[in-house]
Amino acid sequence: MKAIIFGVTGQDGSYLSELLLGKGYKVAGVNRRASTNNTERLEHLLDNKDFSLIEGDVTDFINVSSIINDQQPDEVYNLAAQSHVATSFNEPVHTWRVDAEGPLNILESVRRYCFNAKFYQASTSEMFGSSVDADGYQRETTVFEPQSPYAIAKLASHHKVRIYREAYGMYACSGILFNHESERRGEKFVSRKITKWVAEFKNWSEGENKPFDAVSDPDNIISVMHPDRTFPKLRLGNLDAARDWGYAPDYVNAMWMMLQQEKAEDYVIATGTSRTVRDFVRIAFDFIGIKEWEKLVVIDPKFYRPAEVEFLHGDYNKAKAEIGWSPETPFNEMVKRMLEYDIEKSKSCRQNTTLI
Ligand code: NAP
Ligand code: F7E
Repeated sequence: MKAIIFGVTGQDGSYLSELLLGKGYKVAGVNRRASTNNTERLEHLLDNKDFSLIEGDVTDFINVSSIINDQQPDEVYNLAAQSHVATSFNEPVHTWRVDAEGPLNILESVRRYCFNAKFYQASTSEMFGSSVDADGYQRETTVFEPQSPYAIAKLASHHKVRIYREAYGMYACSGILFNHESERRGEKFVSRKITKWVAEFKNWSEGENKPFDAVSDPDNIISVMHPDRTFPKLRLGNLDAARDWGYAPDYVNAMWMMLQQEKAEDYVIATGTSRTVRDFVRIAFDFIGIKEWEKLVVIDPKFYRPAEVEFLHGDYNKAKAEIGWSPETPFNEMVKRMLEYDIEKSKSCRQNTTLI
C-alpha cells in the first residue's frame, strides 16, 4: 500500500507517518520548501527506505496534480493547513488559500488522475463554532456555526469532500477531529504553551535553589535569594473557553480506520469530556506541586480572539459503533507526558534559553 500525506511535517503528519510505516505502507510526505529546517518531527524517519519526502504546496494545482499523477497512491491524507485559529484572523486570505483551495486542488487531482485512491480530509470541531445540541454535545448532525476564517475555510472543504463523494462516487471522507495535543504540538497552541512554560519555570525555580516571590511584580517572578534574577509570568488569554482535548497518536489511528471501511463517511473524533483552559493550567501546575498558580499567570488581552468558540464537547459514538474507535489516553496522562517531555527538553537547552 502507498499513502501520500500532505502536511507531513506537522504534529499529526509525523504520527500518521509512523503509524502507516508500522503497517507496512510506503509513505510519501509532501512538505513545503522552507529556508529553515521544517522536518524536526520527522528526523527519526528520514532514513527509512519506505519513507520519502516530496517538495510541494497544496495551493499550487499544477504541483499537487503532478504529485498525485506520478505517485498513484492508494490513500491520500490531507493534513496540510494554516491551523492556528488566532492567526486566521490576521491572515484570512492565506488561510482560505491553504485550507479551502488546497483541499479542492487535491480532490480534483485525485478525481482526474487517481480516481480509486481513498481520500481523508482533516476537518475540525471549530466548524461547530457556537452551536451545541440540546444535550450539550456536538456530533455529525449538529448544525455548523463557524466563528473564524479558519473554521469557514475548513467548512467549505468539508462540504467539498461530501460533494465529491456524492456527485462522483469517490471514496472521500472527513474526520471532524476535536482538539488533540501531544509532545509534538506546536508551541503557539495553548496546551503546549502551558506545558512548556511550566517546565521551564520548574527548572528555573529549582536551579540554584531559588525560592521565588510572585506577587510584588505584576509581570515577573523574582528570585528571593537573587532579586536581579527574574522569570516572566505565563501570559494567557481566555481561561474560560472549554475544549475536548485528546491525545494526537490516538487520533491519527482514527484517520486510518476511516479509510479502511467499505463506504466513506464522516466521523466525529473526540473524548467526550470537556475542560476549560483554566482546568488545563491548574492540572499542569499541580504536577509540579504548585496550588497557587494564579499568582504566576497574567491575563493578557493580546491573546483574546475577535470571536471565540466558548465550548466544545464531542460525541464520538458513531465512530465507536461503526469503525470501532475509542480514545485510549486519559487527559491527565497526556498532560504528564507533555510536561515530562518539556522538562527534559528545557534542561537540555537551558544554556540557549532566552529566559533570564
Ligand atoms: P500542524 O502541526 O499545524 O501541521 C500543519 C501542516 O500543514 C504542516 O506540515 C505545515 O507545513 C503544512 N502546511 C501548511 N501550509 C501548507 C501548504 N500551503 N502546503 C503544504 N503544506 C502546508 O497541524 P496538526 O495539529 O498536525 O493538524 C493536522 C490537520 O488537522 C490540520 O489540517 C489541522 O487544521 C487539522 N486539525 C487539527 C486539530 C488539532 O487539534 N491538532 C484538530 C482538528 C483538525 P510547515 O511545517 O511547512 O508549516
Ligand atoms: O486555543 C484559548 C483560546 O490555540 C484553545 C487547532 O488545532 O483545535 C485548535 O484550535 C483555547 C482557545 O486551539 C491562549 O482562546 C487562552 O479558546 O490551543 P488553541 P484552538 O483554537 O481550539 C482545533 C480543533 C483546530 O482545528 C485548530 O487547528 O485556548 N487561549 N489563552 C489561548 N490560546 C492560545 N493559542 N494562546 C493563549 O495564550
